[in-house]
Amino acid sequence: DLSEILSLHDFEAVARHTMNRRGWNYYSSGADDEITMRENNTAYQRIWFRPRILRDVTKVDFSTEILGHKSSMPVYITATALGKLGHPEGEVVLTRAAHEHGIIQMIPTLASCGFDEMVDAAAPGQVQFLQLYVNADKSRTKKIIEHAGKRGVKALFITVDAPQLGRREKDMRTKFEGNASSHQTKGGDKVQRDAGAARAISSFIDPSLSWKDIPFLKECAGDMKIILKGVQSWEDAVLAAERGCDGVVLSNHGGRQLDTAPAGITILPEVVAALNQRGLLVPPGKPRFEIMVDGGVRRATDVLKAVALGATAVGVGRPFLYSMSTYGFEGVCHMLQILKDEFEMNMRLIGAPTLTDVVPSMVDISALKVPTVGNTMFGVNYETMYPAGV
Ligand code: HOC
Repeated sequence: DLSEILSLHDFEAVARHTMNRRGWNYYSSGADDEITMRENNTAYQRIWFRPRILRDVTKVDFSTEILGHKSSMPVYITATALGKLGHPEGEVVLTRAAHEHGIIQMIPTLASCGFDEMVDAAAPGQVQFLQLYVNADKSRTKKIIEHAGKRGVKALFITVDAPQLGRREKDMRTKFEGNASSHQTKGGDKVQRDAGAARAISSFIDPSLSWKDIPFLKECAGDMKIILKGVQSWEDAVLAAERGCDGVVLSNHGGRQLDTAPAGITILPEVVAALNQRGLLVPPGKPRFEIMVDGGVRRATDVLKAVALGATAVGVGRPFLYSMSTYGFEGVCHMLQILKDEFEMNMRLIGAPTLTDVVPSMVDISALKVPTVGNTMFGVNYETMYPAGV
């Protein structure tokens, strides 16, 4: 019964017991020993709030803008593949729930539903972004981008953390028998069916993609913004800003690619510092370079920590799959309402009536990066990251 679902974790618990094995294994798997997948979640537990008191929090407003587009909260639906492994209607369920709750959906390249189907399922004026795997066949990529622009997509999120598929052993144990259809995989790509769903849909990926391709992608994108999704170091965030991208997502692909890659939230402070030091975060006369984070977010408190440290918004992935797979549209709406309730309560408790009140000094990150051998170059120094009394 949906009324017994009190948190995003609850959806996962139900999904584990009710989803078919292929779907569950594909959605829930992480790379190798799943260390990064777990770290995505536990990293948030090493950040502590520094709540403020005696502020009038009668009214709390957690609405925001992501890349210039309104969102009811600093959360968007990030791209996840093969929605029909969990629900017969697939990703259009998420499109409808995104509209119902005023948030933005990122359309996945490797969705079960076709791209146009997801655009058609959107309400008039509903903002959608597109996640893109760049195909080795550049003319195909160009066509996809141009088509997306014509259909009103506002931003392209280029996945950059997957020159090759990570090894997800749980997924590999289930043979893929479904239909790998999506607008990207149609057209005769070889589909390998003997080692998991991910292997079956990833054969077209282009490992030669490099910084040299950014001008081409920007040119194809026209008015659409370009975001690099899967940045895992401050150096690459700086390069992205220098090469004219509009933002980055600090992401490790839900812990599904390189195991022991860092959680996005753990590198957020150094990314903010590096961009700030070079004047790239708020470039004069230009829109702010936006930093988003995804992976492991299960609570509004996680989101508020990311916002405090300088993220515009966070992407949520698996919880949407689990709520959709267990209770369909109602489940996804219930999940979004849980998040909204959590925002309202926790913003009151930290003393922040609006998101602009959620500032770096509201969190203590001294335990975020536990100094270990081989990881000493960027010990977090709170004072130098966020100076001047903020
Ligand atoms: C190398 C291509 O995002 C997943 C999806 C699809 C992966 C394709 C990776 O399973 O994480």
